Amino acid sequence: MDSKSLYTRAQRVMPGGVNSPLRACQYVKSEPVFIENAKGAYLYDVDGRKYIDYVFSWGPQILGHQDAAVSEAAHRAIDLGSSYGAPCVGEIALAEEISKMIPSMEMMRMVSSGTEATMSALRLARGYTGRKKFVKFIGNYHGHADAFLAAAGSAAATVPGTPGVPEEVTQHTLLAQYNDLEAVKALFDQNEKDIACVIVEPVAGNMGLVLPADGFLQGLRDLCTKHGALLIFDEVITGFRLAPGGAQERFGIQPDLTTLGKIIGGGFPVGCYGGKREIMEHMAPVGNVFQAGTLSGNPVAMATGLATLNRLKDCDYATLETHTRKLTDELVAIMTEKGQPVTLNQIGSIFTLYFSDRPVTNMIESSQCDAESYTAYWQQMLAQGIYLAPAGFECVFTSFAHTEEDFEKTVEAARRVEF
Ligand code: KE4
Repeated sequence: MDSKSLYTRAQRVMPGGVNSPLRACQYVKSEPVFIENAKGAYLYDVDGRKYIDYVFSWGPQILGHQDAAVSEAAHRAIDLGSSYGAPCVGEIALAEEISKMIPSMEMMRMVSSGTEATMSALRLARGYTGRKKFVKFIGNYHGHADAFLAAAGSAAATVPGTPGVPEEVTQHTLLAQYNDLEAVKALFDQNEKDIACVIVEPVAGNMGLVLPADGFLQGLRDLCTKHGALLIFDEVITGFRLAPGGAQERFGIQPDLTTLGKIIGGGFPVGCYGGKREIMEHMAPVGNVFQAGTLSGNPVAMATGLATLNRLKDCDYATLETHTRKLTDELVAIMTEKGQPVTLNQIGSIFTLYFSDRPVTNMIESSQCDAESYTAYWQQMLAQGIYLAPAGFECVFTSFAHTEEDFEKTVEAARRVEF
């Protein structure tokens, strides 16, 4: 069956024919292609078309699809069983490796998604401090747990309102614009000892890519320390992406808790939250803050996660950033030649080309960008075999699997786009 027929069939049994709203490509007014397989930097759809991938499962596949070491680890692990529901060595090995790469994570708990990681970290912060309120930033997306669905980014930003989320839950969610440190100071002044934590994407990836302004992260660190609140870095995107030690390595800021997902599982479902031992030991069964999960610490996912991190330790992040910057310089030059206003936000192997002639430093500015132009760009790039995120509030990811030729083909395709 071709993608069109599969999509019709899928819509009969799944809302929108998808298991996650972004995949429905509604933002870009298109129907999704169904992927048959993926290898390296490439996706192959059921109609035999090949694409250069820049979504990489929304971030996890930084090594490229079917990385040999990761695939070998999966095959080896599955031959020993798929899930035990009991402790296994792989859980220890992955946790020890994460703690080496992200030293602020002295102790941690594996879960099965980024959503589970952030919702658990929030519960822990509330249980540890005895406080109810918390601060999040407009346009940051921390998964779909109720408390976070206030002014959330990513696909949540394209869905009006939050039906099913009682205001009794989100009344404790305090909001500020990203990069607005004064607003956070005011929230602390107004709610002195009621704020359990500040959760932030240290580099925001769910309103498109938005970088922290100079002093923003350090300011959050200082405010949390001053007011006895926990600083949570949601590194589900940035973890192992910006550096082996994530954004906290790159920016030199130590949070109290960190949440991880995506890359940590090497394409398998893994999330993780962790931080200071003294805080984590409030989690059951040692402490009394409860969280549990049937498939947490799944042995196959632990094996692929560890294989991924071991491979990343030998990868050259600086060169990947240089190659990515060369690609973005050429893409911006082409847009400019075409008279298409464009603002580039980039760091490491992540970037967003905003169709705007102004800086983008928060969700207000991101929302003002030209969605129609993005849609035209996305559709024409896909038709030429370039697979970009089907939504303006996402990022472009490069990988250690992309070649110079892949980037050249991408630039050539962009040159042919007409607005
Ligand atoms: P998951 O529950 O989707 O594994 O992770 C939630 C999450 C938490 N924190 C951050 C910073 C995230 O970016 C995410 C998930 N990201 C989106 C795309 N930006 C996942 C893709 C999707 O929703 O289909």
